[in-house]
Amino acid sequence: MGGKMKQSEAGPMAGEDFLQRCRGIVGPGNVITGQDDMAPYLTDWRGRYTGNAVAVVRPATTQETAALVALCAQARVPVVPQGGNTGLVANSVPDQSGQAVVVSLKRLNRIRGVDLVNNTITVEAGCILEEIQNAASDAGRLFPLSLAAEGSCTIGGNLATNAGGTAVLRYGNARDLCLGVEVVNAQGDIWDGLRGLRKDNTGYDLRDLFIGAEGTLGIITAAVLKLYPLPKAQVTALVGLQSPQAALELLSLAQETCAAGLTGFELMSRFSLDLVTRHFPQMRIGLSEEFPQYVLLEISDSESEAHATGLLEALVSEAMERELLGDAIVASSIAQSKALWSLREHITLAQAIEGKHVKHDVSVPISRIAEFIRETDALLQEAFPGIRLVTFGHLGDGNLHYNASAPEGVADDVFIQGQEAINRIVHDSTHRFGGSISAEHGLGTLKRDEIKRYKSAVELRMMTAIKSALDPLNLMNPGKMI
Ligand code: FAD
Ligand code: 2HG
Ligand code: ZN
Repeated sequence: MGGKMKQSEAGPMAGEDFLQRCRGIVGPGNVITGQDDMAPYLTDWRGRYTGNAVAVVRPATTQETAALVALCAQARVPVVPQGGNTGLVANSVPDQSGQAVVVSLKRLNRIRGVDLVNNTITVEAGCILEEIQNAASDAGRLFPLSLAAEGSCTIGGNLATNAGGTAVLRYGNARDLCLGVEVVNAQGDIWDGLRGLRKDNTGYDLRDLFIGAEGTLGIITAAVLKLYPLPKAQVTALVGLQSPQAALELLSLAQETCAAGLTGFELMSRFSLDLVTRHFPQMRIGLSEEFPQYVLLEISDSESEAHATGLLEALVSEAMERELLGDAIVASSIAQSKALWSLREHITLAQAIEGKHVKHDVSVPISRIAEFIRETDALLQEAFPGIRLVTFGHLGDGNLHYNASAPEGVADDVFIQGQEAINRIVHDSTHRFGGSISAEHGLGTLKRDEIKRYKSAVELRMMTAIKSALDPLNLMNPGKMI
């Protein structure tokens, strides 16, 4: 089992003849070759990786995508699938060889249908996440996947990365929300797996192979997604606490009090919020600044606004009594709730504006998260005195964004030279705690080599065997993940 994967080679047809055939498939206007026009597709969201490509090609249908991939297979031209290019692990941009074609799926953006009895929506891969949320809501349903990049990421990218976000606690991640996929495989064949079934035990779960594969096995062209009832009410609160341990205790209490009504539970260190208000001063909300940690929590309710508010008030007063929390801001309007969520959703952008930093997207068992933070903070401060940790994330899922910025007075470029050593401390610590070094963003180029330290040889061999079987020429997003 296993075997070494082939290096992908650009074939003889990656020249003008190849481009001409691409134009024949998608139309001349959808084969982009000028460096300036290709630029937005060649650099990742963080601006840390810039690659090169033969062309960016923009198919509009599954059939065009299939014809294009078949042509690439024939010509041995590597394919880099791309959606909104918001990935955070450098998985959506080509390498610098200039041999690959970037296949942008953004023109595959039709909503194919809503089935209100099956509670599903069938969408093409290039649909923007927010547009799917809106289409679901127009149909009186909820599509719960939600993340700060929802205005620009696509469902194809969400599925290819098995995206998480802020509603996983209640609804699961992208994988849990998908009932079927349509895929163009590495040979350019179309697999119609748009079954929309909630039960289907007919062999290996191919759908789940393509989900989370970061475009390394094929291109997802469409998907059937689960819909849920729209909640009657949603209430949001931002509370201040003394420690991650207090946040954990609050989480247990909230789960006891609200059961499945608890739909969001996000931890944010004070420094994370300070960064947001430093770079977006208009977002100040008169928050008491005396707490080292904050939790943004959301309760959704199928009964009424009054019932939801009652649950939240009961939770807050019980938590106060147990001295778990100090300050609490309970949003009294949709606008205020949005303002609280906006603070949370601007942390990534604020830290990017603050400067280059080292990102981590780790998960550990929820019960061990406070201990993980305590121990890893101490190790990092010892090795890099003054390191500024931006610790936030989806506490309810045991998933932390444990991002490190340079100490005051240290230039970013100097600081990120220590990236390897910082990764070693954080990832070794994650591993000791029984965790994962990529909870929701994937491996991409950023963590492709790092993962070899933490997965067993047998697991890596099985992954390589799957890749070799489905993409024997190693043409699908080569160099990413595996
Ligand atoms: P891209 O970035 O274009 O691609 C991502 C990967 O998917 C690449 O490997 C690409 O090759 C592959 N791919 C794209 N489309 C397809 C397709 N149709 N078929 C096969 N492969 C494909 N992620 C989270 O999980 N949770 C968060 O809370 C979160 N918050 C974010 C906040 C911000 C501000 C930003 C910038 C990013 C955030 N992300 C988050 C990361 C990112 O948004 C997600 O990974 C998202 O799912 C990527 O979607 P995309 O369309 O931009 O994909
Ligand atoms: C989030 O939860 C995203 O906001 C981004 O996953 C995390 O910026 C990050 O590291
Ligand atoms: Zn996240």
